[in-house]
Amino acid sequence: IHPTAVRRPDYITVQSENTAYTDNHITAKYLDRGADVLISDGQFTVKPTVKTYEFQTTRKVGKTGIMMIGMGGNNGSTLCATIVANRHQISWHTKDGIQQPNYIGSVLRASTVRIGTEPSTGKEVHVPISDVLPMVHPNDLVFGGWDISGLPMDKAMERAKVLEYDLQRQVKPHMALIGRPLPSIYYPDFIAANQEARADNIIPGTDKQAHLEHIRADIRRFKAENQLDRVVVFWTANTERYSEIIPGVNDTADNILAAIKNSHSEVSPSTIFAVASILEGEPFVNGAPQNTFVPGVIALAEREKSFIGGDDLKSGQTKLKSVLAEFLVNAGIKPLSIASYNHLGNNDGHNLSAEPQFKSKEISKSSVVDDMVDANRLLYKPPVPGAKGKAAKGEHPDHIVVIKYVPAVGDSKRAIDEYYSEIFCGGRQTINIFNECEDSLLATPLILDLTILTELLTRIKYRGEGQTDFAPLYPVLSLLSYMCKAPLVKPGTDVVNSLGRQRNALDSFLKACIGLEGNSDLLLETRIC
Ligand code: NAI
Ligand code: DG6
Repeated sequence: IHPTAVRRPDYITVQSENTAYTDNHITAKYLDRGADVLISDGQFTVKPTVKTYEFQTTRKVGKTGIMMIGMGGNNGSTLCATIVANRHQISWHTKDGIQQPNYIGSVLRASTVRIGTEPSTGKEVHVPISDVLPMVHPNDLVFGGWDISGLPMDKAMERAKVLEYDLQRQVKPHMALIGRPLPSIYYPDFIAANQEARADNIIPGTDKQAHLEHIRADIRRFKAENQLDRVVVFWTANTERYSEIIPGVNDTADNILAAIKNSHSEVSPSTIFAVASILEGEPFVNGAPQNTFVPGVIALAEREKSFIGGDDLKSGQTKLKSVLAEFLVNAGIKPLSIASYNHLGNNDGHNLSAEPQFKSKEISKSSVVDDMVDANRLLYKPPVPGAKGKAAKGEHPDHIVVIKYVPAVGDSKRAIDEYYSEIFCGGRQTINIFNECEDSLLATPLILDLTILTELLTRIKYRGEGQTDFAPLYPVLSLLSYMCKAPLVKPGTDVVNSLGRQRNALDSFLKACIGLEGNSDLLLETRIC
């Protein structure tokens, strides 16, 4: 089931005194240019700054596994089936003809990055982003995981009703070989009551410490049995309700460990999986919106120097919003309201039809324009110091999110957004968007991107000026933001929601690791004589 695929050898070499290649590492010096702004009496004094860093990337891509929580769901089963189709080059008949497998929708497998200009022609040169640094190929991922539903994976794929029949027919034997997902943790209070009928594959008991140890053992066994160097643990299970943040329970690393030991009711299944991964030193990514990463979990990840990332896949409606809202505000147009509606009929939609689970999704879908509005206080009134209510937060467009469950449309989500804005001298503009597509076919490539990027980021170390040793990156992997609706960032730092800025950060970081400057659209040679 894992035929060795032919891979391109490294073929980008940076010739510079700042970039060194050895058999094991690529090491690059990078000048990080910024500016300190001192604000006093309404005056801004700007001092350009430059800091020197070195990045060291381990060249060998280890054998990598992904363990999905919710493996038998629409995204989980679609991911397994499409990797199988790509690995074995299985093509299938549709009413339009023969379809080949591909990785369209994956930033890492289907997009390019500009690395410079060809001197003789002056033309820009673009390369696949996956060629900038050594990355695991999705075909090589070893997959496994857990589900509270014990349906074997071939049947889970059929239940999902995402893929064309002729593809399902051909991958079915491969999917049957995967068998049943591992039993999982089920605390009915955290997901919708309408999921209960599915929950027939459960780790017994109510002892949360025993559950934690069980999951840790599962991760260790999967790693050993498949001889993996790295396992990315990925939450693609149902959206949970928010956990209440309770001082003394989930606010510090020690408290969350104690709360698990005492089987405290506010510890969710996703938090147990996150803690298990952190303690095993394997990265954990949250593809759903709930607050798995309560403060105690973030503190634990910091203490254990173990990587975490999330939250919630930014796949369709919200991705477009993180482009459109920024475009409008940056164009000097003032969105007055953004009304987002969608309906879908898959199991995700069914779970989200319960209020507490909808609430989690509403929060992650709603926060996405905040930083863009905050960045333009010419259009929106700033927060009033000492004020209460709305004025304390500053002016903001009305923003509503509605999700409805309509079983008939299955995985084909229909999303309608209205952007209603103020334009020149009292004018009004209304933009309506209608977006329809298979929800899981937008989401699955993002799971691949997050997994591949996470694995890469575990191989990159850095050192600043005066530091002798290279150190791992900060445990909260905010470079995953591009694929996340509510990016998890280092506590105390700003969240960037703009898709363009998130992409620029990713491109610039990858290029910095081979000693190239970030994206410059200055294109000076085209502006001067
Ligand atoms: P799904 O409902 O088809 O699959 C979720 C799976 O998780 C189910 O098989 C269920 O049995 C399982 N599950 C529930 N609780 C579990 C637990 N404690 N342990 C193990 N398994 C458990 O949902 P789908 O469409 O695959 O989405 C998965 C998640 O990703 C949802 O939370 C959804 O909100 C989120 N998401 C989905 C996007 C999409 O476009 N499909 C985009 C953004 C986020
Ligand atoms: C209904 O909104 C279901 C959700 O799980 C979404 O499909 C998913 O979060 C994707 O959301 P968006 O806004 O990125 O399309």
